[in-house]
Amino acid sequence: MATPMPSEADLYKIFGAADKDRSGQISAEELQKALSNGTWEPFNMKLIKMMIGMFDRDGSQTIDYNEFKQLWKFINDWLNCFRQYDADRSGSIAKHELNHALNSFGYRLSESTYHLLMKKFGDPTGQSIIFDNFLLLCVTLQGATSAFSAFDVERKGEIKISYEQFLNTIFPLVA
Ligand SMILES: [Ca+2]
Ligand SMILES: [Ca+2]
Repeated sequence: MATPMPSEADLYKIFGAADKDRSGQISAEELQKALSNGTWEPFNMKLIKMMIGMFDRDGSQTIDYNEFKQLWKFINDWLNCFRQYDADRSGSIAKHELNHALNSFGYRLSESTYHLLMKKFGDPTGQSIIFDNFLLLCVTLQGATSAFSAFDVERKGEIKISYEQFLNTIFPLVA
């Protein structure tokens, strides 16, 4: 069921097809056109920019072939994960499927938090989440969790921080 990573030759072809202007670099716009979330809607640009930030090792704001290989593996792994939790193969995951996924990642969240996540990352009805928004949710949640853990040194699940520490923590996550 899981989609294997393409061969080196195929990966190079995918990179070449995405690099529309033949610059040897994939820009945010080129990456957005190359990726599909299974709907007619464009792939989430906020996620694209976040992923470029994660894999752009040389700070060029674009993705070269070596960076692309890592990026593709990241997307492929998450796509396989998404499909695993999309039990009814609808191309989106429902609230109970999200619950199942996040539980297996070790998150213990209340019903009201799931409601908030569905409202923020789900479709307009808050009933289901497509792939790119699921990935954005997971990356954002990971970022928030590691920011929290940095303060929660005693692993109490509670932190006390100043106003400015709070701002410095949330802005990288929300901006
Ligand atoms: Ca290019
Ligand atoms: Ca780069």
